[in-house]
Amino acid sequence: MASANNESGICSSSAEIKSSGDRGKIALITGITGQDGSYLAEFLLQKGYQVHGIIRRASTFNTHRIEHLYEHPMSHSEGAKFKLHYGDMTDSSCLVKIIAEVKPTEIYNLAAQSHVKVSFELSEYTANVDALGTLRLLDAIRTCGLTNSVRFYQASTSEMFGKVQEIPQKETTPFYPRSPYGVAKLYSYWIIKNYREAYNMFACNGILFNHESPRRGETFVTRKITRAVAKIHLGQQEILELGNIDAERDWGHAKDYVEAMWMMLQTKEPDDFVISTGETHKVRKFVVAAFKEVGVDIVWEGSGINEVGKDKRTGVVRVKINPKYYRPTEVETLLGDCTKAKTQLGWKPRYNFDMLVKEMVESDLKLMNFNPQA
Ligand code: NDP
Ligand code: GDR
Repeated sequence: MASANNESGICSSSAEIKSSGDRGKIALITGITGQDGSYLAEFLLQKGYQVHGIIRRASTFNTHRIEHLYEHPMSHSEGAKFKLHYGDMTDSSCLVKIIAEVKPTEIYNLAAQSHVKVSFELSEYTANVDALGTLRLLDAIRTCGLTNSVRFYQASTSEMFGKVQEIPQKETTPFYPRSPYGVAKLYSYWIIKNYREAYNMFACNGILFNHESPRRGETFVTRKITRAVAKIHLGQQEILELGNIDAERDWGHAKDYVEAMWMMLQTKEPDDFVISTGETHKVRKFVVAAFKEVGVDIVWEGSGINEVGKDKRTGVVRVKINPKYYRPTEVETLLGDCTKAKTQLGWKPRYNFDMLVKEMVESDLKLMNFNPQA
């Protein structure tokens, strides 16, 4: 069995990647080790694609979300293959080399420093990866002579809407980013539009609202909550500390959203699409819903930084506010209108809020039961 972390540095499933000719659809995914990259890779393998992914060298294993793909039956079936390449969005030469070798028909640019709060501390790095990284990838495509054959998906974000200009937000809503992350992503959004117009590239912006799953990174708020609920339920943790619990987010499921990415690249003309559920909820509502999954009713007492969430039955404080999780500038309300995607792509979400919370809590309960140190 091939492993994602073999010693050669080039990793592939046991089925060999053919070198040229009629290889069918070939996808290259940057950020394949992330939440979305892992679901997208699964989705494309099931569609019969050859899937190539760019991974970063790390001092420990960073491929836990995609390890199972080596065992996936589809990764060994005729025409469906899986291969990883070392690379980095800050390194143009490796991007050129990988694109020249892979000759993808579709590129999904998902790689990013994707944490909004962290982007205030790593602002220059975030701009380098999330803004210039996109430019490097687009120019690598041009260098390799694939400008008019490759289809390009850019992971744009509802964070570009930032400070509320209009509710709900749609493709025509003015942007007002509120973090170095949002600003960097706005550069990428515009460079996609510019290369589409200047070089006739098939390049799309998917303006995706928050999407979550059991594979969500542990420091994003939903996963932080579901992990804490599981640990508190199992007696492994006492309290959950959060920042702004009045922020409102339009939360969908990552599985639904990767399908929308693919749909955007199957259209006649490249365009930009909002992907959302059309429902928004406060962080505090997510907390209540998650605790409910383990039979705990949370009641809120106090206000501001002194507000607490108590277990109604026992009176024990389970949630506290810690200002260290506040952001210098916050995005208060996100609510997406995805009418364009529904009508032009035929996309609609399968998961709702309750299904998402349930799946995430159940998954973390299983994980913590199995490995309390996780
Ligand atoms: P994750 O943070 O889970 O994954 C990010 C991926 O990018 C990881 O594979 C990471 O690698 C990789 N990466 C980071 N820096 C670099 C670099 N310098 N060079 C190469 N790869 C790098 O994000 P998600 O899967 O949640 O999101 C995917 C994309 O969609 C991101 O661009 C994000 O900004 C955007 N987005 C996400 C939304 C969401 O709600 N999830 C909503 C809207 C947009 P490693 O594993 O090594 O860290
Ligand atoms: P977001 O997601 O910033 O919307 O970016 P995150 O889950 O980090 O925050 C959502 C909201 O919750 C509030 N919050 C907290 N957030 C975190 N992380 N930790 C806390 O303890 C906490 N307490 C309250 C935040 O202030 C915020 O208002 C995500 C990322 O995936 C981006 O890459 C993506 O572009 C956007 O979603 C759409």
